[in-house]
Amino acid sequence: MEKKILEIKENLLKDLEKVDLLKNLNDIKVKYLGKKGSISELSSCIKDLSNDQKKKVGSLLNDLKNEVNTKIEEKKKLLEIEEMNKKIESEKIDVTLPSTSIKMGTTHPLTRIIDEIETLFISMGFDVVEGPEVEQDLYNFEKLNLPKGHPARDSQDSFYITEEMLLRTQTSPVQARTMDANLEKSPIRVICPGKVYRRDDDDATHSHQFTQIEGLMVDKNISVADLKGVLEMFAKNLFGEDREIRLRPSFFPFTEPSLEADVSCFKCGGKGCSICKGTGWIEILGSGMVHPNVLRNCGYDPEIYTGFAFGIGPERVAMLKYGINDIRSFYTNDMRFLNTFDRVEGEK
Ligand code: 2NM
Repeated sequence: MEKKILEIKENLLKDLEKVDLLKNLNDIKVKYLGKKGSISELSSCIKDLSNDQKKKVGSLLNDLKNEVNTKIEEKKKLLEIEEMNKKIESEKIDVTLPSTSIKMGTTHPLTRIIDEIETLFISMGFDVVEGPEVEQDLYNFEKLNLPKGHPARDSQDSFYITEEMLLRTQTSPVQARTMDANLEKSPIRVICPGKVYRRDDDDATHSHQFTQIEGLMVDKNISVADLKGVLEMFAKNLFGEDREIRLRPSFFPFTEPSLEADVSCFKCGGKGCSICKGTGWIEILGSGMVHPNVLRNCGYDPEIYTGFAFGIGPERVAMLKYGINDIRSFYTNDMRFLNTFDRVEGEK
């Protein structure tokens, strides 16, 4: 009996030596401690022994059971550590490998300019108002002092949808609507950004669709001085604190007088360079005092109310500011162009 016990111990040690996977360790447990295992087999012989022997062998078998259990548990812990180490080794991440870059979108240069201009005018108390792109001839032309047959209608070749409806050629119809709808004729300060359409052939400086931001202020006692002050703020905010404004006489059907605004060159400061073509001045927008006919057409008495208006071309501003030489770059979504505009820190 004692010999058998020794034999079992030796076999167990050999078996444990050979096993190298946790899942095989269970087979060993069954082989020695299971219902039909070698220890159970020995236990079943106890009943044939003398009382004295029963006690002795019983205790020996108990010790054996405990020992086998302990040995298997020890081996189990060892194998667990080994397998964990193997897993750690095989799943190791090399944190020094170069990462794959995450491509982030950027704000379109045109959107950025429009946002900047909106922010500035909001800070001066203007409201931002939008209106329909498919517009009535009434608001796009008629009310703006461009009656049917007016020569300026030809120069603004437009996309007509029906006799009366067209794609707006400017955003001023939104302003005509604003004045019209303001029944108590209270002071107005608005800018109207949006897309406009002209029947032009596309080239580096023309596009059949582009954007505009038109501004309007109407109240009692509004003068050219107010217009110049607002335009000066605009020039300084977009092109630098040192900029100056120059107004030149011009012509638009909806304003009288009409004034073209130039800003002193932001590149050479006025000395003359390639950007300002040697003149020291860059043309940035058209403006003027709202024509009495326009005021009257929109329900204002021109004897009581005056106002100024202006039209900014965000494409032109962006082209000047960022040195873009083809207007079509704004609309073709070429990633090589868009990627040259870095993501600005803290941008939405
Ligand atoms: C310009 C130039 C001059 C203009 C006029 C009006 C309105 F509705 F008040 F009559 N809105 N915008 C205007 C005046 C637009 O764009 C170059």
